[in-house]
Amino acid sequence: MTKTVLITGATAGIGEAAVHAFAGAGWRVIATGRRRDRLDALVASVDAGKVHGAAFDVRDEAARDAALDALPEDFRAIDLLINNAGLALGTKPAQQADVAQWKTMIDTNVTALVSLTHKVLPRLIERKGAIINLSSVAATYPYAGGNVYGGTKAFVEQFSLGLRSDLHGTGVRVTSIEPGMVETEFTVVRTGGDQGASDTLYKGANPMTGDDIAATMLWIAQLPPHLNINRLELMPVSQSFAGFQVARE
Ligand code: NDP
Ligand code: 8X3
Repeated sequence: MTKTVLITGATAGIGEAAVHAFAGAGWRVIATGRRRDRLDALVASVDAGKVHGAAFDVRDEAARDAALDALPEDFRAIDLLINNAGLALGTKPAQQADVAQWKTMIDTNVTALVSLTHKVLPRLIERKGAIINLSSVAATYPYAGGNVYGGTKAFVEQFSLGLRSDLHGTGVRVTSIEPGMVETEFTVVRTGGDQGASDTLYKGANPMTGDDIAATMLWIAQLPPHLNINRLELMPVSQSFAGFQVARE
């Protein structure tokens, strides 16, 4: 039977790659994001009828609910929710950071994610479905300037594990995916549109791609229903860990 996945943040990067991966594997895909032109192009690029584009800001619950309530009949029975929409803003230390940017990250990465999850949960429970949440290595490994972004991703990881507990016995699977460096629009967004900074960060690093993460999500989604991947951390081979820092007098 054809399954349906709802993917947030499908207009770029990991989410866009996931649309292609799941549609290519025969899933019906509800693709969401704010940029309607990108969604239209995405829908047009995939076989007719496989992808439904729904443009809304995940922070706008009324717009989100209107879009979900207006889903075509074929797309209403959601089997998998991929909470992928998210962003980092800024790399400054906390004492110099812009609190408005902090609030935008919390509103998008945390508040909108839990609200959408709550909205879709009844359908997922009904269908013994699954949730894949995009956390990050930033959830586990703090780095200078990661402050609130890392905090939001730690929330996503712990919320995912908490959902596992609450959904005990329902058959619903929950996974927190925690990638390191993936070349997408992430750094352009984080730097306020600095493509040069993004190119410099990824240059020579052979970073992971959106396709790498999409293939991982599809693998998780296609595992036998008695298996749950709780957390999955992945990095490019070129990335690893650095030590603590010491401020000397
Ligand atoms: P991109 O910037 O390439 O894509 C982000 C997506 O999120 C876009 O489709 C964007 O769509 C959507 N989005 C952002 N804000 C909103 C909003 N308010 N409402 C609706 N959609 C929104 O980044 P990535 O693909 O890299 O990021 C995807 C996820 O992966 C994020 O949660 C990120 O934190 C996480 N991640 C990324 C890593 C990386 O190195 N790239 C590593 C670890 C985790 P639009 O602008 O059209 O609304
Ligand atoms: C994105 C990865 O290392 O830039 O979540 O925080 S990192």
